[in-house]
Amino acid sequence: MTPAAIVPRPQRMRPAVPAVLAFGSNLGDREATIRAAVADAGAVAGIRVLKVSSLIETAALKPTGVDRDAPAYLNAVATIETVLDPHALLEAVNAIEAQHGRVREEHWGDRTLDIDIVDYDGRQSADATLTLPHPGAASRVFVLQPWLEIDPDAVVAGRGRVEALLAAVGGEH
Ligand code: PH2
Ligand code: MG
Ligand code: MG
Repeated sequence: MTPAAIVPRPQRMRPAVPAVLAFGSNLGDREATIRAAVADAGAVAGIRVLKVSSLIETAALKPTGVDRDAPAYLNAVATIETVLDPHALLEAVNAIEAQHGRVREEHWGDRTLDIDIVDYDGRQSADATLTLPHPGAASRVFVLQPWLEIDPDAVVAGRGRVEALLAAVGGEH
């Protein structure tokens, strides 16, 4: 079934800015879901996908720590260019999550698809719905490693170079 087209609410004319999206899945056909979600993101009016990382598999990280009994995750990162403002971008990725059967129950619960805005043009901001950069970005191997693969000069705004952050994390996550 072809999902309904995602048409973001009208935007003021704004220049395209770089942003970074992280994709994760630990339920269903994880790889197919992530590949479809990347394609869906690229099909949104106002989003252009630039580079897509390879997939990385890691055990599920839960609020209580690594959970090896939970299904493992596949994660990937994509660099994009967008004319959407951060909240319109968030609405667009939330709509893609919903189209792929995402249900929000348990915090950090198993999910068919998670799409996080990791970076939006180096912005540092926080409100009720969106924190930039993504609060986990600087400390998650499953974000840093695929991001570094597609952008060796990547920086987590306010935190430093992805290369250095990844070296500092160590361990699987
Ligand atoms: N995402 C979470 C919670 N735990 N664990 C892995 N391995 N990968 C994720 O993407 C992930 C997670 C919340 O979004
Ligand atoms: Mg997440
Ligand atoms: Mg999320």
